[in-house]
Amino acid sequence: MKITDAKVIVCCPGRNFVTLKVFTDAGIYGLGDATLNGREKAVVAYLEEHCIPALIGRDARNTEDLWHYFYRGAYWKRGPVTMAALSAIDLALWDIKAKALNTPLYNLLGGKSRDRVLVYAHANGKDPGETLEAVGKKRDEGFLAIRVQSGIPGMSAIYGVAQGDQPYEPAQRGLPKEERWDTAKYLSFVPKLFRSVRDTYGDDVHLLHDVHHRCTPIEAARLAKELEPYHLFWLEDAVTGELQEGLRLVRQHSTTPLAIGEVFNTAYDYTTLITEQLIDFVRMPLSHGGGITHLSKVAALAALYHVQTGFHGATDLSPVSLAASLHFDLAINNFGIQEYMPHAPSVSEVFTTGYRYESGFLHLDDAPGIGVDLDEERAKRYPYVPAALPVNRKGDGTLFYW
Ligand code: EZ4
Ligand code: CO
Repeated sequence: MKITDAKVIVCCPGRNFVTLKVFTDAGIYGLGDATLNGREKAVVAYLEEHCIPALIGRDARNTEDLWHYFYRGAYWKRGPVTMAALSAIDLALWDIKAKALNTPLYNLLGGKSRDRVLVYAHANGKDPGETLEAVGKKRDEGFLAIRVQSGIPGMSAIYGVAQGDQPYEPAQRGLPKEERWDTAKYLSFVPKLFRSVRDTYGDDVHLLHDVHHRCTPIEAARLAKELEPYHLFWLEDAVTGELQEGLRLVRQHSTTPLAIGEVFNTAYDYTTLITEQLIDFVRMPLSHGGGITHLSKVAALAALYHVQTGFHGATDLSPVSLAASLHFDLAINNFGIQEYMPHAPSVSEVFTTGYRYESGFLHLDDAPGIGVDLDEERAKRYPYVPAALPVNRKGDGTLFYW
């Protein structure tokens, strides 16, 4: 089955998405998500200039060889732009493979290990009162696991908190906005926040929190330790992940489970973290971490070390990415949880999907392949809009992690 053509579709139904569509001489096409928030056009150029010309004429069934062709064969390996492109190629080829066999993708990954996928929702508010209310709303919607992020009195903008009554969306039009950060205020605020969440809603709900790379290892150790009484499902990105050893210090001081990796893009970002059992959940998503071909290996390595998956699933990953994740989540034994932020209603004008939320879980239909389609005519109604993630500075102006 030869690849005859491939094209990149960029659209902005509320936010930007980059989708790769690969065509074959069997009349079957596949879709891959190539969205890299705030760096969309860099991935488009990499795909169009360097990958698509090399894809045409190859056998779409050879997912393993083609993965290595675009990874090893590229010489300049790794990195978010090239790996987002490679991930999209891999997802599109697996979509084709499963469609050609007329079966849902999960059947090629081991079949179903479970019937439905446990998800976590986002609750956030501009102050603790609003945040508590938001947690209650998600409980009422049936969510069994809730990520809690809150505005902090005395700080103007904070990661994970929605502006106005819009759902949270980190990218903003134009050049990056600047935010201000105060670690001391944050560290004294968060344990109190979780105490009031537990006091209000009890122990029968999984709670998660995202530090978003903003602590040093010793600060993260203090936070993880002080959060122990509230039994978090996980603490995410407690430190920035470039230095894997940073997690060792956090681990030595606390039993709070740790998740990391939404900005990782290969297994090599995880080697120390997994083999030394310094984390509990891998977050690297299929659409940035090398697709099905590479995540299968990461998940298998993780399984040997009692590490589970908890894939990134923010709204800046397209429905193709979410659906592919659900197939993977259904299939592997060491699945932990899946992040779920519903896309804006305009997204479903462009993408048709086969998943639905019910009572704390996502359910997937049994359409062949990944089970997502894209309406190219409707996509044209939503042209690309330049947007960027914020940058973050400390009070004195020092540039910091966002
Ligand atoms: O900030 O995906 O856990 N989720 C997150 C996300 C990231 C965005 C960046 O594009 O940290 O909200
Ligand atoms: Co995160």
